[in-house]
Amino acid sequence: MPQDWQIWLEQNLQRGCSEEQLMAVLKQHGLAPSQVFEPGDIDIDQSLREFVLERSLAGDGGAEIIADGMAKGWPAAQIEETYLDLTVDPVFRKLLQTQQKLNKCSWMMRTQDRLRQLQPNYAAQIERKSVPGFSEFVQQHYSLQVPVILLHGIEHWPARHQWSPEYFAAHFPEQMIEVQMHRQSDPNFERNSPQLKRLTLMRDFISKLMAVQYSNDMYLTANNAAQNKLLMQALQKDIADFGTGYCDLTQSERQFLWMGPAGTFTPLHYDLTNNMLVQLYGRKKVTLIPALQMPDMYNHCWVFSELNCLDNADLKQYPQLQHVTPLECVLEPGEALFIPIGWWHSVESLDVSISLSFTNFNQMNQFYNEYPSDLIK
Ligand SMILES: O=C(O)CCC(=O)C(=O)O
Repeated sequence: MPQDWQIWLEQNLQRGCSEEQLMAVLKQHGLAPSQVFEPGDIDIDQSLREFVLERSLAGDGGAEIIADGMAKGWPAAQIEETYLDLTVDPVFRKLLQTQQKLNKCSWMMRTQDRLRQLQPNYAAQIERKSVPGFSEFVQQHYSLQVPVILLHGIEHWPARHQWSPEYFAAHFPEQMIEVQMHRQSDPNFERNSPQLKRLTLMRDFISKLMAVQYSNDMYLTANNAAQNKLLMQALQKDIADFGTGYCDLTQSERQFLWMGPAGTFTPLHYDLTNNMLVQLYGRKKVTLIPALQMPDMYNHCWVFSELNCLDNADLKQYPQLQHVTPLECVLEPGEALFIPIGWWHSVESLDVSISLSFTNFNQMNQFYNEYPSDLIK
C-alpha cells in the first residue's frame, strides 16, 4: 500500500475508527485487502474466492453473488470483502477481458448455429444419398460442413464383400496386432487409451470378440494405427478410392481400422480433421452434435467433453446442454458417414463391427497444427 495511505490508516486506527469503515474507504480508492494487510493477516476462504471468481466471470453482479453466497453459508461481510478484493485485482481484470472475448465468440457461434438450423439437412436429420461426384460433395457438404450418409461409395472395394471377423481370422491368424483392452476397468478409457494398448495375435483377438455378447472391454481403434501399420498395408488390396476422386491414394496412412464386438463405445469427442466413417460389417449408432454448439459442450480438455455421452445427462449440473441438438443415425454395412471437422460424436457398435475411417480427402484437411494446446491439464 502506498505510504501516505499507510499513514492515513494508522492515524485513523489510533483515532478509534472501525476497521470495516476504513476498509470501505480504502476499497473505494482501489486498494484491496490483500494490499492493505500482509499475506496471512486475513483468512479469505479459498472456496469462497473460487465461488466469487466463477460467478463474476459468469457475469453475475455483486448483489446476486452475495445473496447466493449467503445461501451457501458464507457471511455477507466476508463475501463482500472477497468480491471487492477481487474486483481490483489486476489478474482478475485480465481474466475478465479474456472471458469477454470468449463470450463474443460463443455468441457468434450460437447465432450462426441457430440460423443454420433453418436448413433441414443441417441438424434436424442426416441426409442419405447415393455418393455424388467429389466436386458436388465438396460444394454441398465438405465446404458447408454438413454431415451426410453416402451410399454405394465402396461397392467396388473387395473389403465390402469379404471382410468379416472370420476373414481376418483366416487371412491374418498369426499377425501380431495392437488393440485396446480392459476398457471397462477404466471410466476414462478413451483419454487413457495409451495405457490400455495390448499386443495380441489376430486369431486370439477374433476369438475373444466372438465369445462376448455385448462388451466395451476390447476394441481395435484408430489409436492403434501406428502399431498396426503392417496390417493396414496388407489390407490395401481390399480398399480403393471412395466413389470417384474422393481420396488421395498416396496418403494411405490416413486410413484407420476399427474392429470390436457389439457394445464398443467411443465417447463424445470431435476430430481435428474432416472424417469419413465407412461401415463394412455390422451396424453402428452414431450421435452427432454440430461443431457450432461447442460453447455448450463442456469441452474441458483436448477434444473431449466432461460428459462421455448425452444419455441421461444431468441438466442441473450441465445446464448449457439444453441448447444442444443431438442427431442420431444408424450406419448400415456399405454406408459411409461424413463427419465434418469439429462435429461432436459418440459411437456405439450395435453388432460385431468392422469400420474404416479415412481423412485423406482430395481437399485441404490439415488443421491440426493450429489447434490450441491445453493450457491447463
Ligand atoms: O467407430 C467408432 O467407434 C468411433 C469412430 C470415430 O469416433 C472417429 O472416426 O472419429
